[in-house]
Amino acid sequence: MSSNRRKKRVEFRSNRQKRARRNDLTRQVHSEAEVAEDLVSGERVSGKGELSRHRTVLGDDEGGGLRRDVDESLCLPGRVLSSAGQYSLVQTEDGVFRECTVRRVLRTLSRDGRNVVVTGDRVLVRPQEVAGDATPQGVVERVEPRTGTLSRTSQHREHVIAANIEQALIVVSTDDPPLKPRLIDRFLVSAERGGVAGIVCINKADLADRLDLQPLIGRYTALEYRAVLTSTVTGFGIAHLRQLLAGRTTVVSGQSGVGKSSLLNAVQPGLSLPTAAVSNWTQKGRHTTRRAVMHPLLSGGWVIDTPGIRQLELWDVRPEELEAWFPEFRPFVPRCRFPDCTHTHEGDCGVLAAVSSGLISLERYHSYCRLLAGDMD
Ligand SMILES: Nc1nc2c(ncn2[C@@H]2O[C@H](COP(=O)(O)OP(=O)(O)OP(=O)(O)O)[C@@H](O)[C@H]2O)c(=O)[nH]1
Ligand SMILES: [Mg+2]
Ligand SMILES: [Zn+2]
Repeated sequence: MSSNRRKKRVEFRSNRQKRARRNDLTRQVHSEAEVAEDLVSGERVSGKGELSRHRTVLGDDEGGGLRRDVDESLCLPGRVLSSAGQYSLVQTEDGVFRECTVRRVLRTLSRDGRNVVVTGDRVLVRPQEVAGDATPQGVVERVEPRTGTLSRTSQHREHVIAANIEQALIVVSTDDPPLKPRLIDRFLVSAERGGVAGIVCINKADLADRLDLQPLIGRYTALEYRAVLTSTVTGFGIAHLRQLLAGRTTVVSGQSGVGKSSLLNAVQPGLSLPTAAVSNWTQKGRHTTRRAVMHPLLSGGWVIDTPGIRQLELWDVRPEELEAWFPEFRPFVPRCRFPDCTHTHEGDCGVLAAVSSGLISLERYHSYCRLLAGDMD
């Protein structure tokens, strides 16, 4: 299909969906009503990862910053609280929540049309005239360069989960769904790559013996990561978590059902985010949280609640770069005999030596090997 034809079809669809989608977005952000939009169905596939990498190297729009000259006197700076398809909810500097479309040229300039505006973006909005008490509206005229981001691969393209974040709270549960320690490492690599500090949160402490979890927690605190054990049922660890989130911008990520929304409700009860028990975690399309939404914290800072991810496929991490996202490998890599050492089978490998002398945890090393091999869990 030619790109022109595809474009037309997209426009046609979006015109027809205009009203419903706008209303949905506002309703969700203001009252957290559930909406039935499938994020994945809104994703468009165009181009190849290789191409965007190339353009990134050329400094095309690295970090998502789409700068162009706009009349700033007509605009207000704002923060994107949520984004869905063609529409974004932006809180502008004057405190007003505006439903915004995106200036077409920004879509044209962007490298894949999908991450033009994402939750957490800092944008410049031109307010639009609206009649009487209608919902305020605007047009996003500029997207400022992004700093910390959390991304994944979805349908062969990058999906930027959130932008301009300082830290990522990586939530797993001790049970229900079952604990997957390897998923923690996968998320940590993703956070490292996005320039975001990873915090490990092991939730549902009430469903396990705390002593059994100590080695897992110790594995991360021995590195430079912060780790917290929590239970929204007993309240264990919630005060500590509240402290870790205060004054920072944090994206909360992890599998569906681990308790991300429940944790945010526990940290700040006024948030009243919807939560739900799901009987079969492997079932598709049962996410309680449907899209990434940013909420202010009373303690200062922001949290971004996100829909659960079943499998986090890393974005733009080449095998030879993977070692860089395991911070504890760094001191040992220079000791490898071969500059292109993969630390798997080579002789005179500094990393393997560190593993056998216990300086690098075996579990973390196994995670590295699994990621290197492209395993999905
Ligand atoms: N036993 C126990 N259950 C919990 C805890 N925290 C959350 N739950 C339950 O786990 C289920 C899922 O919680 P949610 O907060 O909806 O999970 P989520 O991670 O936001 O899920 P998605 O929005 O689908 O990604 C609910 O039934 C919660 O009551 C906990 O600490 N202990
Ligand atoms: Mg949720
Ligand atoms: Zn090596």
